[in-house]
Amino acid sequence: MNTATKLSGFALGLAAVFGAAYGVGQVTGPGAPAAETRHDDTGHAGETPHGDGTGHGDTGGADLPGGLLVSERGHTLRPVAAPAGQFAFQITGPDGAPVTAYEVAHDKRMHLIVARRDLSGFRHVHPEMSSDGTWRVDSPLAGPGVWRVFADFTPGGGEPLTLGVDVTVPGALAERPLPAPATSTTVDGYTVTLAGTPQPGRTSELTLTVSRDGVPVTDLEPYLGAYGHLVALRQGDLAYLHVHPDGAPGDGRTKPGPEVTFLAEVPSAGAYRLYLDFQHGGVVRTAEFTIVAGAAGGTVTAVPAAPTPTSTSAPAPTGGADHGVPGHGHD
Ligand SMILES: [Cu+2]
Repeated sequence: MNTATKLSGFALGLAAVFGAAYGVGQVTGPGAPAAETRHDDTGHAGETPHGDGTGHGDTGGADLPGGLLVSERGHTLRPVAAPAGQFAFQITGPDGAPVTAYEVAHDKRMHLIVARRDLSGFRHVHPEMSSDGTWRVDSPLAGPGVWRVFADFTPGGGEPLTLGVDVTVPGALAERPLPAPATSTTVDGYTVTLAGTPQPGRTSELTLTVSRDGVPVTDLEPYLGAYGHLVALRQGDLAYLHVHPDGAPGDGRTKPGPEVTFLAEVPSAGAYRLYLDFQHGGVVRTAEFTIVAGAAGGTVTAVPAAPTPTSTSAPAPTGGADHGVPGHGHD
């Protein structure tokens, strides 16, 4: 509380100074520094389109990341039968019937994100809905494995939801270890660097910088209403995190690269995989990063893959020798 009091006092001081400096007639002066301080305080003020003041309103009060539940607030994600090569699903509403009314968010009514449980194979696609509420898309499930499928949507008149369901694609599974953390990656000739280390429990700024052949890319194209779309998945349970772009094309301050800035909320320390979709030259590409939230100064050099089951669970049953011994039976 002392800090808050000090900050408030500081903000008032600034307002007073600015008010004095701007002098007579500059009535906009006092408002700006106060808003600025509030932004620094939470890192988030005014950025959340659905803010309820906590910055965590998207899960309906439960302070959980998205995508962990197949059913939430009366809405359920149900895969349905589809022809080979297609993936189809419905969202059923509180009345049990498929939902057909959706709000547009990030340019689309439905965002379908998939990744294998080992965090490989990420795809972000946009299905088409038929009038009965069935969504269909060319299957993004590229090969054998257990896939987590996320439906990220806003039901008509409602709040945003991200539901998740596991879908198994049969076949020989080769589990891939999570790549080690790195601050630079290359995709299709583009180099993307990452600055910022998220700290659990608060909003952190992540800045991604795109270049090609050593030249900064300054003409990124809007994709889903932003110059980049970032999804973060937590290793271990594939919690799907809210990552808000800081600024939008046409807002008068956001440039089309080379830097794209996001505000990320990570709920815990540990490893996350980041997937940045960006568009340039009419093509959407995905740059992937492993980060370790809460790690100080890049001291972590490797992230263990998901542990494989080992046989350390229980000591050999000592009672075994007694069982079946003649004369030791129960009367
Ligand atoms: Cu999308």
